[in-house]
Parts: sequence; structure tokens; C-alpha cells
Amino acid sequence: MRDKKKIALITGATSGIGESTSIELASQFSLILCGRNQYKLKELSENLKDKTDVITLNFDVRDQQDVKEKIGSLDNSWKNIDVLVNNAGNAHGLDLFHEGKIEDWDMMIDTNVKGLLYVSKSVINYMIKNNKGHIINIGSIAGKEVYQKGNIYCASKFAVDAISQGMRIDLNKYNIKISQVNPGLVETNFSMVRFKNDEVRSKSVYSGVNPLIGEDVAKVISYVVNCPDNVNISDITVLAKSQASSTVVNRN
Ligand code: NDP
Ligand code: 8X3
Repeated sequence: MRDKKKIALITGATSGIGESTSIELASQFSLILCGRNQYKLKELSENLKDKTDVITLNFDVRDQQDVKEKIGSLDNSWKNIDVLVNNAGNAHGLDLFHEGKIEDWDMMIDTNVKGLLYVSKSVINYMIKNNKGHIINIGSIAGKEVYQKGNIYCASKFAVDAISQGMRIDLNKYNIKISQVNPGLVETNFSMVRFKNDEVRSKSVYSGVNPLIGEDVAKVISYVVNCPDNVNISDITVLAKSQASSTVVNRN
């Protein structure tokens, strides 16, 4: 039997910002941890089970049918989701537009945009029924400023920005808050994915930066989630002290 804590569903819980957010929210929420790496999901839920009730959902956010079925299959006691953190996403490649790979483009649009839509659609049904809820979309500084070779990743995060605004307008009458958290450089597995496991290139992204870590962003997400009911942080950008913009970084 689940205790009476509020329920948070977090996508991309198996790494980086999503994993840190899961740990950060565990003291207050019952957790639905979502990811496609079953081993990591199990490991994280084992680590958190002394702190809270945890269940896991194993799906790829790009698989619309599976997303719908898995979220639809939640037991009644888990269906009243209070907080959705749409975090799953990545960059794939860093290339001039005309040299970009179609498979990288598809991956970013399918995950960062369409995946976020599929998960949101399934969860929003419950929130509308309950006339309450809070969705936190993880955008990026890349969704505020385009940088050289960022093209399609930036486009995917600009899309998230527009989706957050659209959700906020259309869900307003259902008492659902929409917040967007836009991190700058965060040292996670992000660059390893972007650079296809090239460790040297990945490390160079953060060299001399003292970047954010997942925990920093998780604390901001927790702050956003814990504002009084009448307050909504609609959009917040979080940068490392050494980062002034997408392209201006003070490397020591
Ligand atoms: P990580 O690579 O560490 O984590 C990404 C998470 O998303 C992983 O759990 C990953 O799972 C999951 N994921 C990726 N694709 C899918 C998919 N198709 N289906 C289900 N889960 C998926 O990176 P971050 O923690 O840094 O990234 C989290 C979010 O933060 C992303 O949306 C990213 O765009 C955003 N962001 C990151 C910044 C950074 O500098 N790191 C800055 C600004 C925004 P799996 O391991 O199975 O791939
Ligand atoms: C990730 C931040 O600047 O690497 O969204 O695109 S950046």
C-alpha cells in the first residue's frame, strides 16, 4: 500500500539530471521512475526504496504506443500524478547544418520533442481529470540562443520552449502549472552521447569551466516544485557562474 505522499513521474531517470532529480525528490514524493535502461532503473529504485515508495516504468519515449500502454497501465493508486518532470533527451552530433546526419536529426526531434509530447499527453489526461498538476519541462539555454553547429538540437529545445508556452495557455483553466527549467553546461553523460562516446572531446566541453552538475539542476527543480500553490516559476535559466551565454564561457 502506497503512503499518502504526492506522486512525481520523472523521465530519463537513469542518468544525469533525471537521476539527481529522482534522488532530490525522494524525500517528498512517491516516485515513478521512467527510463529505457532496466538495469539502471532497478539499481536506482533499490537505492531509493528506503526513502520512499518507488515504481519503475521501462519505455523509450519515442515509442508512442508503449508510452501510452505503460503509463495507462499504472495502478489506480499511482495514476494521480502530481508532478511530471519531462527530462529525457539528448543532443546527437555537433555539425554544420549541411554536414548534419539525418539519423542524428531524427533522434533529437523524436526524443526531445515527440517523446516529450507522448509522455505529456498520457499524463495530462490524469491531471485534467484531477483538475491539478505541475509539469516541469527541461529546456536548455540552447532553446533560448542558437549557437554554431547547434542547429537541430537548438531547434528541438526551441520547440520545447514553444510547447511549454502552449501548454501553459491551454491547460491554464485546468489548474495545471507549467514550468520550464533551462540549464546551461551541466556535466552529465550528455556530451558522451552527443560525441558518440568520444571521452576526450566530451571532457573538453567542461574543461576549465567548473560546470553545473546534475544535483545543481535537481535543486532548482525541487525549488520550482516546492513553490507555494499560488506561485509558478514559468521559466528559469540556470547557468554555471563561468557561463554568460551559449558561446561566452570563462575557462580558467
Ligand atoms: P544524460 O545523457 O546524462 O541523461 C539523459 C537521460 O535521458 C538518460 O536517462 C537517458 O536514458 C534518457 N533518454 C534519452 N533518450 C531517451 C529515450 N529515447 N527514451 C527514454 N529515455 C531517454 O543527460 P542530461 O541529464 O544532461 O540530460 C537531461 C536533459 O537535460 C535533456 O533533456 C537535455 O537535453 C537537457 N539539458 C542538458 C544539459 C547539459 O549540459 N547536460 C543542458 C541543458 C539541458 P538512456 O541512458 O537510456 O539513454
Ligand atoms: C545543453 C547545453 O549548450 O551544450 O542543452 O547545448 S548546450
